[in-house]
Amino acid sequence: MARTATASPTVRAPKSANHLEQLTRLVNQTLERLLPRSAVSPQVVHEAMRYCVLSGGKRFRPLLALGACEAVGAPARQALPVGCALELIHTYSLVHDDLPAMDDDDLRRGQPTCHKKFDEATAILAGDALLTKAFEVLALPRTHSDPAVRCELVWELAVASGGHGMVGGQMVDLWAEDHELDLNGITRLQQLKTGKLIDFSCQAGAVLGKAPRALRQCLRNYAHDLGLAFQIADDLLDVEGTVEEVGKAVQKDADAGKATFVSILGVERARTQAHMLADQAIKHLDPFEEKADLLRAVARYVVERRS
Ligand code: GRG
Repeated sequence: MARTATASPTVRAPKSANHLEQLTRLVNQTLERLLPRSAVSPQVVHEAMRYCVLSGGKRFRPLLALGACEAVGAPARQALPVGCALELIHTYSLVHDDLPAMDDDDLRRGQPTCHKKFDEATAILAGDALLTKAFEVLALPRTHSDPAVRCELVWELAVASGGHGMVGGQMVDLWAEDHELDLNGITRLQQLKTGKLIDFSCQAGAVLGKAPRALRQCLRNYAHDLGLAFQIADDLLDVEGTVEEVGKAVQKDADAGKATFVSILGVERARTQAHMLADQAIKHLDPFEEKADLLRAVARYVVERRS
């Protein structure tokens, strides 16, 4: 699975938690503005979209896009529209994943899932509308003045979230309910299901900042290691977290008899591996010097989080 860390990461002053909070607030305000008002007809689908997106969430993928933009020398704020597009796609995937035909969950982000609060048909349509809204946002001229940049963003997000990315990973995950996966199989599954969107989040910053190929590769390496660290941390939370902390059902993988990083490696080795991957991810950021401090803070947060 993961490559082995060879050196400890470069030590830098941590980017303040305050800065992450400020940017998260900015993402939330932008999402608020981009989403259709609940009063606009057809009200129910708009209300459901707002309910799902504005109900919390760590905004991890938008923060990666903002951080990558800053790392390549462009202002973080320039990535706000693409960060919001990412959050819209991510939220659609959670809404559909929670449906009875998939994970059949009652709780998400500490409140009833979309189909529980509304109904199944509304949840399907709200998910569809969030998915299409993401591409609308990317195509808007204010996302970037250069149409070639907008087109590249649309193209890459479509690939990352479709059959060769997140949707493909979800399909493999459903297949794995009746088939045993080994560590390589789980790694490949997670690289599609969560890794591709994390990779796009970082590449989007580089596309916006028109970064050279070498720097894009550094971000790709960072996203690779961070994506695995994120998934292992998620598996650990499923085993060790409480419903109150994570805002969703826990012990789901064990109850379903699903192989995960934790079931294969054990809790302690999985934790060590997650921290090693985060350190390794941070090491890939050395060429960006202090401009990548936001990405370093996100990497530390990923393995230290309790939700
Ligand atoms: C239904 C097309 C389709 C895809 C679903 C991403 C996904 C694929 C399902 C989510 C199921 C899940 C729990 C995956 C593990 C990793 C993950 C995406 C966790 C949730 O993401 P966070 O922690 O959530 O970023 P918040 O709520 O903070 O946004």
